[in-house]
Amino acid sequence: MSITRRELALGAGAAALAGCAQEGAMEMPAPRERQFPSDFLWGVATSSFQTEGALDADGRGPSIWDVFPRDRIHDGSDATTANDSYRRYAEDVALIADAGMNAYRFSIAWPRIVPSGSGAVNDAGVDYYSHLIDALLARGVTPYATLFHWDLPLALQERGGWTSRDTTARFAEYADVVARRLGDRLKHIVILNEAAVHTVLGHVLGTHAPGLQDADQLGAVIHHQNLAQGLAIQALRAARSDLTIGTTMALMPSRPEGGVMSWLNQQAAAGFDEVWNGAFLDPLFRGSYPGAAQGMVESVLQEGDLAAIRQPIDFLGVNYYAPSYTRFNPTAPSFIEPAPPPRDTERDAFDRHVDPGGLHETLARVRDQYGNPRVLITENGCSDPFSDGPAELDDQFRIDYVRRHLEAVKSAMEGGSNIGGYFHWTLVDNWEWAEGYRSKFGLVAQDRSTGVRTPKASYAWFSALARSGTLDQ
Ligand code: IFM
Repeated sequence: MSITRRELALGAGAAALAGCAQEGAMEMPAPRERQFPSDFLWGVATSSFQTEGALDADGRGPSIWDVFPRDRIHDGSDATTANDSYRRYAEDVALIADAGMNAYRFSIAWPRIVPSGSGAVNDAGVDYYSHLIDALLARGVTPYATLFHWDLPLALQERGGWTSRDTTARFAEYADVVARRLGDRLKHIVILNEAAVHTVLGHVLGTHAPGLQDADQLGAVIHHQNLAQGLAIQALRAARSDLTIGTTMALMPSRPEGGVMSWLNQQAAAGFDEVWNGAFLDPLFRGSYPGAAQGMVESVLQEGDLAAIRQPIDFLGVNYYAPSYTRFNPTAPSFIEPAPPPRDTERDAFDRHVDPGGLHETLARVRDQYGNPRVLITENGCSDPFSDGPAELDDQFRIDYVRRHLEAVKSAMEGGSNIGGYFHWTLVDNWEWAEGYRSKFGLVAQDRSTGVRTPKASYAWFSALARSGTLDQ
């Protein structure tokens, strides 16, 4: 990321004062009890592009991911079929309901609803989600729909995508269509999924669509997503007064690499925190950007924007997988670069630190620094070790991972956090963006040649948990 020396220093100072860049994991008290409240939401999360397939069906327009080069996907695959959920959604609904889950988080593909990103609405696309919502409700499963999980209509990217202010108005129009056409039954809406990931991987590192490596656009992409979110919330509320609205962020504790450069690394980690976490949390909850991010958005910030972004929300979705590690590097363009987790820590398939304490720390931060909003854990989970072969059906590692992260959730609740649900990522092994199909996060495996779904050990375990609300030891 390109953060100027001044921005980094300013941001780092402020964030260090706020205690955002801790060197290591904080102590997490073990939960006193293992019973979750009876109204707790238990569900799974998916996204349109990773699961639906049927990219050319029924008038869907192309998205930025449709044209992302296959040679930048680790296994050279694409999502043409994915889980074929566009056609097999009834099977997925049955898996969810049969497991005793009471909620399902999926995303709506903007290019199915408004294929050109603006203008004409595609009735067939609306019908697909209408049928899905009906199928969920018929089985007593509450739908939670995300409006944007990275599949931007290609037509909008050709006009600048999130670098362009115009996209914010187009997003609000799309939100209005969703409210008017689906809001009679769809009552729970998540506005954005992980805007930080879409910003950095899609526009700075180029490893995700739209594949840009343009750090100069960082501020515009951050600010326009925040603004789009604010305008969409206003549009939804104007269209219907009975919606429960939230947004989902990929929050990570930002930790410095230790060692001799430790002080500089702390400044780097604090600056990173302001861009990754603060640039999305602060405008929403406080109506301002933190130091490092403020400098980046200045050129696109207009009068009234911060008020438009600071909308009351009904819940904050927290996606958590791992903490980030950062170090100072005077030769890196931004002076910041990713660092590996400390030696001897437990790692996941992405070589990230498996650290339930990081989730506890994140939840405590949201509680203590952002007014203790209602929180839903909208994603958490882990991948099998990367492999082009079949999934591991006896996935005890996944059960252990989820159990430990739910202990962190419960412990945070006992500390006063207002947490109402947990959505596991994900239901069926799906298309994991640049990793293709070699990464598998599902409770259910899929035979890719037939589409046949086979539950893993974790599916039965999660089902018992969803039914009882009690976390085993
Ligand atoms: O698959 C992704 C999802 O699309 C966004 N959150 C993280 C998941 C696992 O990497």
